Amino acid sequence: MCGTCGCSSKSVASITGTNTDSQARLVQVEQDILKRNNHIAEHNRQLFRHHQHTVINLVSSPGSGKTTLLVETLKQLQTEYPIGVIEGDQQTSLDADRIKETGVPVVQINTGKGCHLEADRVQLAYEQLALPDSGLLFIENVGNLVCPAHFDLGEQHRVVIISVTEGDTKPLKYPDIFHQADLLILNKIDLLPYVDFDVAQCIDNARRIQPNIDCLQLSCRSGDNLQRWYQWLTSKVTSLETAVTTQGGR
Ligand SMILES: Nc1nc2c(ncn2[C@@H]2O[C@H](COP(=O)(O)OP(=O)(O)OP(=O)(O)O)[C@@H](O)[C@H]2O)c(=O)[nH]1
Ligand SMILES: [Mg+2]
Repeated sequence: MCGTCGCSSKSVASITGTNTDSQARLVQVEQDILKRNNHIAEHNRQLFRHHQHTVINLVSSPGSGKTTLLVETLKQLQTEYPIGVIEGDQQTSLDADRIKETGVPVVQINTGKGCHLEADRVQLAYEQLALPDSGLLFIENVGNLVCPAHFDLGEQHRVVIISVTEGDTKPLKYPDIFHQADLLILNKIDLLPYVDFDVAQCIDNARRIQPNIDCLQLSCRSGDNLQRWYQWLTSKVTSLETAVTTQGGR
């Protein structure tokens, strides 16, 4: 995980050297970090369910269109449900500023050297948002197809976005992010006439990694198929409401 790219916590970054002891210590610290993260993520999951918040973790390479999709979605759905957004970026509040313009509450997390969000900071941001019960919480992860795969945030749904300019082999090259994903969005289909991107091949590649993954092809620019995305989200909100009502848990 991130010990190898040097982005994770100071405790990992401070372990140097190449001898077997250092390597063993590094592995142990990484395992401890993941264990602690999973523990907090589980707590987040219970909290989200208690407040009937359907939580979506949006992951992609930088620039695939996460924030653009969010802005369009908020314009469409903010009159239907209470919605909040947690934005993850290494630096700046540029994405949070775009969300703020829609009128939806947003908290920006800056990760500095970190290239993924972790559950503890999401928990703090969630408390800060103080959303009314029932509705949607979107978490826009840091643009990166590798490290966010290892950090559960407590979300119910992971959505991976690939834009058609990135190539159709992404699911095979970065499989970890697809293992736990519920939905693959192929964005920027307005650009398909100009790039070599085989949609069917990309979906096939994704299903070789995660056979149950749903797939949507859309364009934030033209608006094509955005309605299907809204329907997908609505179905997830409805399922959570039904589950909480029939099984309890509040
Ligand atoms: N042609 C086209 N451009 C798009 C579409 N969706 C987003 N873009 C453009 O792609 C660029 C990146 O979009 P963002 O929404 O900022 O991408 P992001 O995934 O949030 O990027 P990071 O937060 O940096 O990871 C912007 O210039 C958008 O206008 C689309 O459907 N078609
Ligand atoms: Mg963004």
